[in-house]
Amino acid sequence: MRITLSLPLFALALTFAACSEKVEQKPRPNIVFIMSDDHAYQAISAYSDHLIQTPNIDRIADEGMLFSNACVTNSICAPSRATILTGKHCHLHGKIDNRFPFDTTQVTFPQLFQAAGYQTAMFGKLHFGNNPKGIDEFKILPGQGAYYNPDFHTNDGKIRIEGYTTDVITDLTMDWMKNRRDSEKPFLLFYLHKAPHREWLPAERHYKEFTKKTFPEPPTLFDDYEGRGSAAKEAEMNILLHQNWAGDSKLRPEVLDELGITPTSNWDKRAMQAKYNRFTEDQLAAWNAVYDPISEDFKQRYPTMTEKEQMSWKYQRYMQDYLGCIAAVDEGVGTLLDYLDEAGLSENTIVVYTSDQGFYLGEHGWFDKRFIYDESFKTPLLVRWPGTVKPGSKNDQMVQNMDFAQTFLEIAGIEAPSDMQGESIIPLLKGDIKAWDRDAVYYHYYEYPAVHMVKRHYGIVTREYKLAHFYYDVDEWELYDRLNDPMEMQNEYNNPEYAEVVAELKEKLADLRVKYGDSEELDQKFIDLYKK
Ligand code: SGN
Ligand code: CA
Repeated sequence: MRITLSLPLFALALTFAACSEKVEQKPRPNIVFIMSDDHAYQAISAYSDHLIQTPNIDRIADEGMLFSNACVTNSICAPSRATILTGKHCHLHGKIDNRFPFDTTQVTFPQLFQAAGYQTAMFGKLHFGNNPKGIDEFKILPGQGAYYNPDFHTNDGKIRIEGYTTDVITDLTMDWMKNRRDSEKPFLLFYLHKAPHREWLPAERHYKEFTKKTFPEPPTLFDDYEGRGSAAKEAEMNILLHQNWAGDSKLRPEVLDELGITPTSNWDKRAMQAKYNRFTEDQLAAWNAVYDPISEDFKQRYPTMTEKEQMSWKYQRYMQDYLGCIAAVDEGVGTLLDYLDEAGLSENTIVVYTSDQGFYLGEHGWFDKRFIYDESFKTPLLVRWPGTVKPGSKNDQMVQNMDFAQTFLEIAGIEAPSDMQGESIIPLLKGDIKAWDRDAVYYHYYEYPAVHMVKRHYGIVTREYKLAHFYYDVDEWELYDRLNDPMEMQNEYNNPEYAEVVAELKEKLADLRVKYGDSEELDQKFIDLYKK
C-alpha cells in the first residue's frame, strides 16, 4: 500500500520524526532509590505534620507525587528488600522472613541495569543475608548494622568508619556521587538508611533537641484489643509491656534494680550495653550528659506513677528517640537533593523515597510492624520525576513494593523478566489512572513463632475492605471496613451484615493466591522448613 502525504501532513510527519529522534537522544534517566528502615508515614510531614517536620523528604512530594496507599507484600525488613529487588512475592524469592535464606538464583533488577550499561552503587542497610548482585560499588552494613561507628561490607572487604551512621551513609553516597560517578553513563543509586530502626539512637545534635519535646498521643494508645482476634491480643508489641526499659527507653540498667522494675525481656538490661561499648569516649560522655538526667528524673517520678502514666512516659521516650533519628535522615535527603540540583542532575533523575515497611507509633499501643493492619502494611512513597510527574500531585491507588523493579526497568527501557509479579506504576506517575486496573493486593506474613509473636497470616486488601486469615496455631479470619473503621478497631467477620462482602473477598483472595502461585502446600512447606 502506498501512502501519499499531503504537504501539511508531510511537514507534520517530519516534525514528529524530529521530535522522536530528540526523545531517543535524551540520555536514559538516572534513578536514586532512597529507603529508610521502619520509617512510618505518620512521621513524614508530607503525610501528616502532627509529629515532625521533614522539609527535605517533603520536597520530593512537593516537586513530585505522594502515594497515600503504597503498601508491602510482607511487613518485615529482609523480605521486603528481597521483594523490591526481585519484583516477586516472598513465597517465590524464598526470603519469607528475616531468618530464611534468599534464593540466590533469583534475578535482582540491579543485575539487569548493570548489564544494560548503567553504573550501579549501593550504600547503607541491605539486611539481605547476601552481598548485592549487579552493584559496581557497595558499602553495606552487616545485618542490622550499628548506629554509631558502623562497619561496612564493601567490594574489597570490611571497613569501620567513625561517626553517626545516618551521616556516614550520606557521606559515602555523596563521595561516590562527587568522585566516582561516571558522567558517560546513567546511574542507579541505592541510598539506604538504617535509621529509624530500633533501638532508635539519634545523633547528638538531635537527641539534645528531641529529648526535650512532647508529642501528641495517638487515640488508640490504650487499646485493649477487644473487637479483634487473638493475634492482636497475643502480639508482643505493646509499648508498656514489651518495650525494654533500659534497651528502648534508655534508662540506666541499675535503675531497674533500684526501683524494683521487672525487665520486659531477658535482654532488656543488656540491650544498650553493646551500643555503649561502641561509642567513643566523647560520644559516651555526650550521650550520658543527656540521658543520665532522664534516668534521675524517672527515679523521682516512678514511685507514684500509674500504669497509664508509665505508658505515656514510655511513649514520649519512644517518640523522642525515634523522631530524633528521622531528623538526621531528613537532613541527609536534603544534602542529596541539593547536590542533584548543583550538579545539574535533578532534571533527568527520578528520586524515590520509601521505607521497607510502615511502623506503629503507638497506634493500638504498639511499636514494630508485621501486621496487615494499615500502619505497618502501608509504607511511605514519594516520587519525583521532572517532566513526567506533575509537581504536588497525589495518588491513592494501591501500589506495592513489588512494583518497583518493573517500574524502574521500564523507565530505563530494559525488558523485565516475565516471572516478575509487579506492575509498572508509570501510568500512575503520568497521572493516567484509567490505565491502572488493580483493585486488590495480596499480603502474606510468616515470621512466627518469633520476636514480637505476630501470628502468620495472609490476606487481601481492597480500597474498601481488608480480609485476613490467621493460621498455624489458630484458624481465625478478620474483616475490616476500611472506609467506616479506618483505625481498624472492629473485626466484622462474624457480623451478618458483612456476609456477602466476606464471601466475595474470600473468592477474590483465593483467585489472588492462584494468580501469584501461593498455596496451602507452600504455607505448610514454610512451616515445616521453619521447624528444622
Ligand atoms: C530486632 C528488633 C525487633 C525487630 C526485628 C526485625 N529488636 O530483632 O524489634 O522487629 O529486629 O526488624 S532489637 O531490640 O534488636 O532492635 S527488621 O527491621 O530487621 O525486620
Ligand atoms: Ca524494617
